Amino acid sequence: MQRDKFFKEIENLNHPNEKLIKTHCSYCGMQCGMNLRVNTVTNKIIGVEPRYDWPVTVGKMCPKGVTAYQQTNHKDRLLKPLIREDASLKGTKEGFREASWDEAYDLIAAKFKEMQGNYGKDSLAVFSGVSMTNEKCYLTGKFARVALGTRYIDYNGRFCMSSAAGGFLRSFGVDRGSTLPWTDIHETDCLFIAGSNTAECHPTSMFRVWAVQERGGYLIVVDPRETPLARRADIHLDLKPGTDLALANGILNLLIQKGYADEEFVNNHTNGFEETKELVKEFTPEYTSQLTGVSVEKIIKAAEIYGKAPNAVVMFARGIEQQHKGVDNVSAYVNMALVTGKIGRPKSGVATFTGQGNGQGGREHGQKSDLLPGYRKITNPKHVQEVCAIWGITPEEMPEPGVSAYEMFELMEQKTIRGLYLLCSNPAVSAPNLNFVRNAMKNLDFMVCSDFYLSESAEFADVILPAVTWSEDEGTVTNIEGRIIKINKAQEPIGESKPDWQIQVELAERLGKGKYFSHLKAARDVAEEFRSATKGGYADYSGATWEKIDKQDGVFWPCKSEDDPGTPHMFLDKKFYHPDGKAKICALPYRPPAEEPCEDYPLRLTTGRVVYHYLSGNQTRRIQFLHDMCPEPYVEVHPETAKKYSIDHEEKVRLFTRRGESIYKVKITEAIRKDTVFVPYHFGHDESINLLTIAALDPMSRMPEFKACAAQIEKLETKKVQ
Ligand SMILES: Nc1nc2c(c(=O)[nH]1)N[C@H]1C(S)=C(S)[C@@H](COP(=O)(O)OP(=O)(O)OC[C@H]3O[C@@H](n4cnc5c(=O)[nH]c(N)nc54)[C@H](O)[C@@H]3O)O[C@H]1N2
Ligand SMILES: Nc1nc2c(c(=O)[nH]1)N[C@H]1C(S)=C(S)[C@@H](COP(=O)(O)OP(=O)(O)OC[C@H]3O[C@@H](n4cnc5c(=O)[nH]c(N)nc54)[C@H](O)[C@@H]3O)O[C@H]1N2
Ligand code: SF4
Ligand SMILES: [Mo]
Repeated sequence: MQRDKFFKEIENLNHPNEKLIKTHCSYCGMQCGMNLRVNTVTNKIIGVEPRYDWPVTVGKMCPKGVTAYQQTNHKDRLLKPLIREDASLKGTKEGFREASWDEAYDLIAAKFKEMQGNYGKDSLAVFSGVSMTNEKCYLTGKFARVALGTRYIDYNGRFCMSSAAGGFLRSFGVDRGSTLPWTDIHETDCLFIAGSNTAECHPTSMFRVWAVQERGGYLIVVDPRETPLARRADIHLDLKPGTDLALANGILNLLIQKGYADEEFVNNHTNGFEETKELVKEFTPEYTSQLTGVSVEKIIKAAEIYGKAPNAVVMFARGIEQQHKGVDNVSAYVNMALVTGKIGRPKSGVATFTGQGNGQGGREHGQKSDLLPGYRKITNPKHVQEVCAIWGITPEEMPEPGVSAYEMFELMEQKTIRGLYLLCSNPAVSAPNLNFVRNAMKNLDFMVCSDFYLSESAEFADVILPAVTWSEDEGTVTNIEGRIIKINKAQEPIGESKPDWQIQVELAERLGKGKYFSHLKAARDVAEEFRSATKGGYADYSGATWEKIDKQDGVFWPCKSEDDPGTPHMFLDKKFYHPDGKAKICALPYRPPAEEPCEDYPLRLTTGRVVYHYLSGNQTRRIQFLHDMCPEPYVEVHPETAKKYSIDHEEKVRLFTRRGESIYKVKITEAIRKDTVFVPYHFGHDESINLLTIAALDPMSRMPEFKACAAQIEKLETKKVQ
């Protein structure tokens, strides 16, 4: 009570010449509540305060969140469109000149029309991202299909959430990343967290994790590294990268053998149990230990703790998903909840840690090559008809499904795709097998890039369009829980920058498609059309008005009408979304990573994040504090491995794989397995670890295997071994 009073008083403090704009962080899926502080004389953002009244993060923010406001008026902002003057400088920052919007639009429209005239509609591709609002993501899908008429659209979530989506669709028939609200998580009895560096990547979830242990509950962590989360775990299952499927099968086998299966739940609400039971029999603790490198004792203990817990939540992130069997890993861990019936009730369930700010909403509304708004399928004639009715086109005009993100680069290399409109992503850093991807971008006849900073990918563009940051526009995003929340505008766009929805409306006009877009004059207009386009799809947002979002502290989808409060808990009625209403327990044979270590490449390379940087780093590397805390990449090496290679802490070494090489400083740490090395991927140009990663794609989700490939280290002064 004392505490509440204190914070109320702070909130009511009068700051002269200052107003607070209620919003959320620009970065990860936690979408922490914050107030942006705006000077009412200059109308500029000058700072930030955490929001104690936001129920998910209750006043917590991480180092990225507290400095996020510094992006808006940063000296590196793009203020005017840029046109490339010197084609020979493609792939560098040089060779651009400033231009007016008119000139930029005219050039883009002329080039797009010429290319599509010569090579067909599908010679153009759209590659987008999910740091954008739902409204922008929705409009980008419509822009690709209606204004450009191309089948080729995909987005950076293909490198992020697509395996989680695939696994959930297969197991539950629906893909909402969390089956329960975050406000339940600290009240469960056991958290089983696989492949998530939660303390660095979703730091404001940590108080809920600690609360479980403080209440006497358990934390089980599966990670090849001893992350800050793993260090505090009751059990740390320190497996070899790429072996989760064996571990999950092994634990499931124990859960069944030791009598923890919930027969009533399994019989009435699932399919596939018998087949799966047979398959996992082979995964005895001994065999599982042999495949994963985790001790038999730990595997048995983990199964026992999860099995005994009255309530438990299975959680995972990219560690298990960014593999060429990411979808199978997801379904294998979901099996644990389905077999024990620990799902479809409060305090129990399954959740993936959604990555990007709008990683959930951005994958539901038509940026994916085969999806339309409301999670509709472009291959389903009824779905196509419903969306055509909103868009005012005929089903014959709806393009076919395209291909996944990485496969679009393959088509660029083959010259099937000749033009690219890239927005809200920086694949020249974040895509796998970068030597190939950068060449594919160089091979384009014409490329447009929309960003608010000149990214490594913009260096390949012919025209760069200045977009706005999240603080200069409004709209909704869907957070890690599936809760639709509102981002508010704190400042007018700086310079001549424009929101992406406006750019698309204006460009559509130039392309002769104005009649489908010209009614969209404000973010709110896009929001109204977006909501109605989701109506009847299973990701139904139609009842989530901005007013309701504000009143209720967000709205969980599905929300099917104005008087529907939304759905915080999924499957409370034990109804899953497959036609028979049952969930699927999946029998999943183990297979190893696409590339196993060998004599020439004896180490396993895995990649990921640090708390101070965000994704490709194009935003966070420019923030002084974050740069100072982590100015360059490094390679984590176990002390014994370092000894074997005779390398010292902070010595620079050459790290290489079959695809590429780079030079990194060594960070010696006992927090990693002896057979594994780790490099964070937030750095550009020659420092990108993606020069080395493998583009082995999951057969269902088309997710690349960022988390496991074979590598070798070499001291710099020794001769190169090829
Ligand atoms: N600070 C920060 N926070 C972020 C982001 C960021 O860039 N920086 N990005 C956001 C986004 S988009 C995403 S997708 C999320 C990502 O969030 P996370 O998935 O938590 O982050 P990663 O570092 O990619 O990988 C997580 C863990 O997987 C482990 N791992 C590697 N290989 C394996 C394996 O084979 N099996 C298992 N079980 N674990 C393995 C790694 O050691 C690592 O600790 O974070 C979000 N939050
Ligand atoms: N090796 C390795 N590679 C990985 C991963 C890994 O774990 N390991 N993780 C993968 C994952 S999970 C992800 S999510 C991807 C992310 O990879 P990217 O998509 O490249 O991520 P970002 O750095 O967020 O790129 C977004 C770009 O858009 C800009 N931007 C932000 N908001 C807006 C907007 O509203 N409009 C416009 N026009 N531009 C905007 C930013 O300045 C930035 O340049 O990386 C993947 N790559
Ligand atoms: S945890 Fe994520 S949303 Fe919260 S402040 Fe940090 S980056 Fe922003
Ligand atoms: Mo991500």
